[in-house]
Amino acid sequence: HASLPLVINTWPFKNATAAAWSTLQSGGSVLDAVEKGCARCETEQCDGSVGYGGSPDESGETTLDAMIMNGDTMEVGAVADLKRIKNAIGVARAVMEKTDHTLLVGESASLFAENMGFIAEDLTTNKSMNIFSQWLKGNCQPNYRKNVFPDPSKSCGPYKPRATLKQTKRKRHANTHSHDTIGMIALDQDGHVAAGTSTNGLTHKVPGRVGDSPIVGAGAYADSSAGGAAATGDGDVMMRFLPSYLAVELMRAGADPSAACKTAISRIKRHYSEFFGAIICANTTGHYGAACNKVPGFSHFHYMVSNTESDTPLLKSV
Ligand code: SD4
Repeated sequence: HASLPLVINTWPFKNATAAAWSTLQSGGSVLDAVEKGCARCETEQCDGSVGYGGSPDESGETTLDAMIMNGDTMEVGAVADLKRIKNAIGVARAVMEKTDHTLLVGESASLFAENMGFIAEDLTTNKSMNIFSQWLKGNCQPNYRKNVFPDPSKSCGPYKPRATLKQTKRKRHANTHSHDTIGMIALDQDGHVAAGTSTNGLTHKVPGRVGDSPIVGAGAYADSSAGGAAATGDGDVMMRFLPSYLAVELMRAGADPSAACKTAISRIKRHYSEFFGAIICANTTGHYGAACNKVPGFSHFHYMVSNTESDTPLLKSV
């Protein structure tokens, strides 16, 4: 069933869906909807993997990646490795609207944010400090979504610098617990499309690591002449394939959204058969779909949809 307007986002983050939907209902643009929706998850620290206080890196710090894309103008704003600022998607939008640039990174992105009036504060919490110190000690503490990762012990300490632990292709999925970006697509009545993402990336990442989420065509993509897509999962692998761009281009060529999502996932699978990842897609008529790579321990991917068919966000799975 297809209808417009439409909001669709990764994972069962229903308050984010509701925030985006009510933004559209009260006359906000699709960009407003994506920004408000993702910001809701940043505030709520959805699953510990969006916003502050999650996914401490190898040095214990939480850093954020986010992007937002306007499918009418093809403008994009993104931030990566953003430090000390909670509202990453807000900063991404400021990059899009207040500069001629697309992506700002690290300390400089934080300085830009402060100049734009965002408040600098520590993103560390007791919880993230605890995850970090337990990991340093070698105590495995899979903090969330345990069901996704069959053998979390494989990703635990004792501490060794990540750089010495490069995974083989086959083993990759075992080292990817603690992933759950919000990726969102919003479409209005007139078929305007926006998409965005926000995440704190990957737990125990090498400082400086940037995932797929702030990369155009990887974490998300929007083109009001074709549709939108957003991805979640093992960004280090997924960003090599630009799955969101691929899915939108397949929809442009006539593929229905589910088929487009499936193809984007299988393209990655050819090289990384056990990678952890999923994607959501919607075309300009309000048809939507999703796909994930089913691996042991990850047999269903949950996502949320709001359209005129229901008063409350609907939980879907694939
Ligand atoms: C990343 N893709 O930084 C993000 C994490 C994620 O579901 O999507 N988790 O790799």
